[in-house]
Amino acid sequence: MLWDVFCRVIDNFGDIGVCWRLAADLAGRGQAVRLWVDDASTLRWMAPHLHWTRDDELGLVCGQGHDGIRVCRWDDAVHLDARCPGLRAGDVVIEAFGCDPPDAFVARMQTRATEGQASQWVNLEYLSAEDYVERSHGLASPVFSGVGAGLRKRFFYPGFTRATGGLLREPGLLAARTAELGTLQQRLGYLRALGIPVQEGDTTLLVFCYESAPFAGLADLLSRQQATQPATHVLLTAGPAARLGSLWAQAHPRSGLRLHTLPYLAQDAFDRLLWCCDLNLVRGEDSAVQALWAGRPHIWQIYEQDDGVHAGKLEAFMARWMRAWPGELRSGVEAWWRAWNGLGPMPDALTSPLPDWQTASSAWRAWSEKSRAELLDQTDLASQLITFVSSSG
Ligand code: TRH
Repeated sequence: MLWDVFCRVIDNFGDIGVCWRLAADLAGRGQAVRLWVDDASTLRWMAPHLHWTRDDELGLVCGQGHDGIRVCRWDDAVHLDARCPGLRAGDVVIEAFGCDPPDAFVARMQTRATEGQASQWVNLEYLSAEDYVERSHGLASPVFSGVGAGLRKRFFYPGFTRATGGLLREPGLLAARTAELGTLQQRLGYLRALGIPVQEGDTTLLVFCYESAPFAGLADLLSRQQATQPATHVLLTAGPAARLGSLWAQAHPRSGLRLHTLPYLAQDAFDRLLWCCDLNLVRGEDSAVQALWAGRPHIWQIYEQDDGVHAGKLEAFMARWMRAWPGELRSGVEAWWRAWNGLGPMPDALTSPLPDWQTASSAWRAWSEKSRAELLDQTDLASQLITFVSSSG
């Protein structure tokens, strides 16, 4: 099938991160994807193998170099009549996060519909563990006005239960990662290739966070532990984490913590990094899902919303992810998650230390793996999406 995926970059990297991952997943299953994006700048590092050249079939300049995917400019979809008069809408049109495809493109969907071959129009929603997701997943909504009047779109909700659209997970992901990074030596090799001088017995944590993260509180705690423990490497992703790390390092020149600033990595390299660290601090939506698959202890910083609804989303996810965890571990981890999100006080390092994340016998790690195993029972998002659009619902 031919898929048109529309993505508007609102802020950060999650919009394009999810859409790129979805496009690559679909393409890996033999689907053809046109990814229409209003700002492709992030793809320069997220998918550095792409190059921009004229596509003879479309007559447009597209990002090419990934089998099965052409990255197209949103603006070209706005001016289709002038720039690409022959373009036919795909079999499936995905609008990510309600981004509203341009009218000129919707007009092409109308043309297909009048030919009796309507595109399957799907609104791919944000991820949430809240109960409404099960109720809303799959609902249809007729379009009553505008260029799309008479067409119908359906809502596809990713989620954590069988009654939802599931999570992005490429076929064979766990087996492939285990083959590539299953041993300590493989993981050390991967980190060293990134320039991290890590030795056997050292511990590593990755920080991908927003500017509001209480990084100093965490770094203070880690540096206090440092005196009695093997070397701790803190990998700071480019952007806020790197800035927070650098500020803290200036104030604590003799801390002993090993802080390393990373460049922006290609998405597949970033994903692998999560498998190589003992603790992952992730944010947003897409990296948070990848942290689940990596199966390591992790702390999630949720995308903050002005109306505060993110607090409920965080609680809903914690309740689901840690449902079966022993009480003490669960309350210890929850306290850190809330603190990392500014939704609770920083736990006192003496009375409620960060639960063990360093050792192979860490209960946090064991329970993360158990919760991951439960999620693996769920059919992945791209498989569900293909089934979804193959039936008219
Ligand atoms: O960047 P984010 O905070 O994105 C957010 C969320 O998606 C949020 O839900 C949404 O509403 C908001 O954007 C608009 O975090 P997220 O979702 O984890 O996306 C980050 C992407 O960047 C992910 O695909 C991983 C990728 N990435 C790399 O490829 N290389 C890197 O070096 C880094 C740091 C990230």
